[in-house]
Amino acid sequence: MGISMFVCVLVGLVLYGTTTIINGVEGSHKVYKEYKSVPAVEVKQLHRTGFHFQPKKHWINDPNRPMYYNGIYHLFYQYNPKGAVWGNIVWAHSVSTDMINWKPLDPAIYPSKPFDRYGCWSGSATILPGNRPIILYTGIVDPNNTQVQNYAVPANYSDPYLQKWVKPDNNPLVFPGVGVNGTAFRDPTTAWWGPDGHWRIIVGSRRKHRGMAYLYRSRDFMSWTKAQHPLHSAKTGMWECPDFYPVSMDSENGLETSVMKGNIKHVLKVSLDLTRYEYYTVGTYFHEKDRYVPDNTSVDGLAGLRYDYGNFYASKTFFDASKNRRILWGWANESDTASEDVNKGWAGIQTIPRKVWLDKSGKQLLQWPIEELETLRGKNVHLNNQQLNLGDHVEIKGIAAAQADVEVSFSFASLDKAEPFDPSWADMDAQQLCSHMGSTVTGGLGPFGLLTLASANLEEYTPVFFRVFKAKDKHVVLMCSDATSSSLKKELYKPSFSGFVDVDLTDKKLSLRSLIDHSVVESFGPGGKTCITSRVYPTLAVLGDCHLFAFNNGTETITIEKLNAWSMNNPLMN
Ligand code: DQQ
Repeated sequence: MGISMFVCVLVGLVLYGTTTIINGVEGSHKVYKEYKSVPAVEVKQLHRTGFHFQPKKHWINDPNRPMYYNGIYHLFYQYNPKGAVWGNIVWAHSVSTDMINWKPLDPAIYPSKPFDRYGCWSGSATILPGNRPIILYTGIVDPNNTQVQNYAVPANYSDPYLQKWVKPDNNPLVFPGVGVNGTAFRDPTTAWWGPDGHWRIIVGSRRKHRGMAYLYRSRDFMSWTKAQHPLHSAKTGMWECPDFYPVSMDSENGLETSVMKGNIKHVLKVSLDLTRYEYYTVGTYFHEKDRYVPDNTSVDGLAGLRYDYGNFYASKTFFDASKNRRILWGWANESDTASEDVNKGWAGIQTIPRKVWLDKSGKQLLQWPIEELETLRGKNVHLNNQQLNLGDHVEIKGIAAAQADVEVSFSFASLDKAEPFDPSWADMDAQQLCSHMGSTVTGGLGPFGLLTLASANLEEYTPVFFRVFKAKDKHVVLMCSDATSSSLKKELYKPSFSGFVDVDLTDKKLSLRSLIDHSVVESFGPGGKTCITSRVYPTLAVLGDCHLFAFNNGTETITIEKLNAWSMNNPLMN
């Protein structure tokens, strides 16, 4: 395609993208009356993951306030006990000592009272003084989806697994109130405590086209008053699952949610119902005024920073006091049809828990899979100083390529062959660029990277790769995880997920880590700067017939300085 034609297509896509919903994964409130209470007859194993979190069967969505309490990690999550599509939602509950091996428990919260009869939607936990956890969650009170905020507490604090939760009769704690849209009022955050002796939470909402983080204050956690102004708002559409927390400017250590002093910044993350993607800003919390202001390096909305440029939604962080770190969980939904979910008897996984901290630049977060994941590493192969010339693809043999952890660092002798970056692409969604400059389109410096979940003759593969461009006064690095050729099956959502990487190329190196797990490829660009999760469903590249390659389709020779790949063992998974 000529460059002018290419630009026309891109401009068209930009215009198209601004007026439509751009993510093709299923939303979590789409009701399939015919399927929602159809239990799985058989759970199909082919694309089930080996080491990602999932229950034995049926539908899962949002992780609901993970927490660490008395030596145990708890993960609650939105779950349909009766079927493989969204509906009949309860808070399922699993426990772990390492966030890798999980033991299932009975659902912790399920519809049973007038204040949650039609659903127990997302929320958060807070550990109150005296080491007493409390959950805030959204209850659905009528068939029109009117939403209120409720609380639940453990029935027995000395039960190490906190198996039973009670929902006292003074619920609901928070009603939508005058001027608040009652069907768009949900997902209370973990509370933080201010020096004035008040707890604070935010609740996601919208006013017309404006996403709102409504702020509530309480002295006793029971009686909540809405603040006059929201903590923050922006013209982006509905905000679901907000998350608000401090990050250190000096260290990778996490901070407890109420920390307000020291060399810190705050992060506000929202899940945009309109796009089904998540965006965050880094900024300052003026706690005397209860206002959050994003830094001028962070923008609200579609051009903003994302935890993950792929299939990742409704995420939630928590402070892990046992290791002084902040951990992020996110939901990766299927990219398949609802009828296929019913057929396979399950839908949805949680991504691998990630440690999150502020990059030294102060402009973005970094994310990395928790170190405990490495306990699953089995057979290892490695490569050093392997050159990749234009058109090369080198197989990485000797590991289970369908269930693997791969770390690779690439280097190149020069940046001279980087292709020119057209200034008109600057405002473009990286995904649109990647869909037109895929892994097989010859470039200068890149495309190079990994071909994951590949069949022997490359009828199917999911490439994860970099492509470097030269803009007027800097280089622009594009990272893609492209599902276009991931499966011979046609009726799938196969996006060219992509994000830009803000990285210094002085050392002429780029590194990548990919967690490959049958139907998911979760990738981390240089040091966790850009992360992309793809859900894919190969038909040939499965189990023992799955292969892994490194490739280069750029004219600049690339060197694999070091590659380590491990087969991953199965943890105890529910
Ligand atoms: N999922 C929950 C809601 C939340 C949405 C319902 C996000 O509380 O807003 O299952 O995926």
